[in-house]
Amino acid sequence: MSMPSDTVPVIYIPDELRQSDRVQRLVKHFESKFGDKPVFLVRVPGRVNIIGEHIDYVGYPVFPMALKQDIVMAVSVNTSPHIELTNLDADNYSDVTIDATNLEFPQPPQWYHYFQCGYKGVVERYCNGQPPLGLNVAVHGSIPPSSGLSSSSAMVCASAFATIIAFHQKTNLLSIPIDKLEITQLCIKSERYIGTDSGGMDQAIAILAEEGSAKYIEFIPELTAVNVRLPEGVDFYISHCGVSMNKAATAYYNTRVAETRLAAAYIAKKLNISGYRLGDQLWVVQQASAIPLALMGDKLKEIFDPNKHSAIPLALMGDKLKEIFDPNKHSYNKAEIVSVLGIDNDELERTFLSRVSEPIDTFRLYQRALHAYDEAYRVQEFRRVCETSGDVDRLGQLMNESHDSCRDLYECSHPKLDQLVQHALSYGAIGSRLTGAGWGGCIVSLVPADKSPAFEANMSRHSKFNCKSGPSGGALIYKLF
Ligand code: ADP
Ligand code: NG1
Ligand code: MG
Repeated sequence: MSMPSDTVPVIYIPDELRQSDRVQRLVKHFESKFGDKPVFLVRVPGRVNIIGEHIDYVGYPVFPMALKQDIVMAVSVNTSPHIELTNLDADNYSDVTIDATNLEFPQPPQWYHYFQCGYKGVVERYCNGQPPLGLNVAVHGSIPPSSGLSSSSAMVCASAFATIIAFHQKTNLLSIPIDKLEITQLCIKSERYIGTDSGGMDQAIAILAEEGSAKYIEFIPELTAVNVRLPEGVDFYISHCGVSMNKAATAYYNTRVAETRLAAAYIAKKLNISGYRLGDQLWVVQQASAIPLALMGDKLKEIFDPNKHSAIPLALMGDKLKEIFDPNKHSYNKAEIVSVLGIDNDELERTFLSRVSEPIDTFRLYQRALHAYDEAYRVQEFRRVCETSGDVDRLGQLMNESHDSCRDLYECSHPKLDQLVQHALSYGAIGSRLTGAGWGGCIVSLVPADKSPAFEANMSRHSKFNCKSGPSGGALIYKLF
């Protein structure tokens, strides 16, 4: 098992990068806006999640890799209590001056609110009692936004790094190393200021990624990221379906989070699981009932037999779920749920729904739980196959099953995504699935290398953003002087 080095790299910018068109443009933009030179650059990549969708926030491992597409920020400290933000893409992201003493996060979110997330997280954690930290920042991003490739977390992580380094600089503590795991945890929490109750996949891969490897990322019992070598002879392609979806501007994401937590509460009650606390994630009930992931699906019927609890693996959870829930029932309403949980409506609202911005009356508990357990099992399988046979047909099958489950059980797909997946399969992909939160955005496809050129040419007729994605490295800080 290999872990990345412990601290975020802070290095002098290589000449080639300094001379690149993009960095030159960004630095010039910074200088023209602020009349001064930036002191450092921050680079944070986007990511593609190969498999393991919507299970980071229920506590199960995920399998992403970092992209070459990234967010870059040029930064210096200013002496005011203001954060001055400018973006190379001025058509989409207008310049803004933020009062650092009064950070607000109204709906719908604007681009600079993502910057505020990382800034606020760092200031609250490290700069307590200090005068407000003024910053000048110029931003450029190459990650298609709102497309499931995690541009939001790249923004949040980059702003956290910008803030922490600026703070070190201002306080002459530039040499203090930034612990990767610590800053990852901070960024995970910080992005929640935007309103989404997200898991930690995006921030973890953005910071912990190492060039050349995908990562198997676990959250329980603690955050760990293990390199997993992808099989030879295949390429991963990302293709955009043409529809974008800003997660924090809608209630979809938090509704799914709420449904998984309600499902966990329901299962815990039905199984009489001790140690479960209201609001816990789905992994808690599976672990507490000692049901292996592989058995969660098929064995739910047996859940009422206490003698069998200790022998049920995750793969059988599906069967178990059929006994706890009525699989043919479309959804559960609040009255049904509170009567099983033995709580009142107020407690239901407070514990499960306070972060869901739209009224919601019905909950698809069985379908969401089944997706989560099965998807968690597929991630385990995917890693096992990568590390053993490297059987790419099996990997493709797992990706296809994942997409079907996202579409039918988790309902986070979009007709355009489904259509693009079908195109990808018809042009030779062995597996293809939506990536990221969904409801629009991108798919990821597994393609035999010898079919890649034709695949790319064909897919580009259906998708404006369509490219091969190799595993890139994680976040970096470049000193300019
Ligand atoms: P994603 O799937 O890319 O993470 P989100 O909906 O979570 O999508 O967040 C996208 C938001 O991140 C955008 O609406 C915008 O506010 C912000 N963002 C993304 N890229 C940039 C950029 N280059 N410059 C400024 N803000 C950006
Ligand atoms: P995107 O689509 O990149 O915003 C989101 C979450 C992840 C994860 C995936 C679904 C955030 C910051 N990211 O990603 O934690 O839950 O959806 O697997 O909310
Ligand atoms: Mg996002």
